[in-house]
Amino acid sequence: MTVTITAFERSPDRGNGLARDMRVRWALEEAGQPYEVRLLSFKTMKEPAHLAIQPFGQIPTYEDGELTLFESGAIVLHVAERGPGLLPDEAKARARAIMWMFAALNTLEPPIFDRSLVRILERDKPWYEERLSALDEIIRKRLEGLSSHLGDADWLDGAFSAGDLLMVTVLRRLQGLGLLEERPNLAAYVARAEARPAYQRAFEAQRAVFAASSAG
Ligand SMILES: N[C@@H](CCC(=O)N[C@@H](CS)C(=O)NCC(=O)O)C(=O)O
Repeated sequence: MTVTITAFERSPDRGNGLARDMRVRWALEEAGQPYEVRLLSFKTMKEPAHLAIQPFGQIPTYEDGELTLFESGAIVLHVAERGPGLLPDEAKARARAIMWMFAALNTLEPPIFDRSLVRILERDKPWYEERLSALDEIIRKRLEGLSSHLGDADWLDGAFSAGDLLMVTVLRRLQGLGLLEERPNLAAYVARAEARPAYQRAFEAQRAVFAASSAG
């Protein structure tokens, strides 16, 4: 049975791999799992057929036979549990890798994603500058904690895991804003992950979708 995921027909990130199908594609590539992609317009995402599998009308989703999943973190965990290379076999190391998956999605992603939303939705509001610098302060604290934990290591806990995969997809949203660059070990960590062949295959695949949607 072929795995099918959903992604934007035309991603608002213009093929920069910031949409959350990127983390699912990357996990599938790391695990060596072939997959197909069903592309959705913003309109189709809100129609009953998609709402039946993603109640919030969002991407990504994952379908494998009778199993349908949404929530990119849950999908990455499922892929990591089924395939090789993303979760250690040893029980304690496995629990710690899952802990880092939650840290990425629950501690780092909220302020980082809020910052992106504020820049899009609140730019003309009187509180814009104050809100942006408050979020920057929270993000800096989170990055400080992450940076001291990582130190000179290549990955967050021994070998590369699904925890690193999610963390890097979250940190990438900060690239070019200065915040990540203030922590050279984190910038190097992201670059190290982006150099992985599986990352590159996933990145090119999602970029090709955007290129095709812009071609006509
Ligand atoms: N927590 C969800 C968030 C999903 C999400 O926000 N998807 C975005 C793309 S990255 C989306 O579909 N946005 C369009 C919309 O909400 O209408 C996950 O991780 O899967």
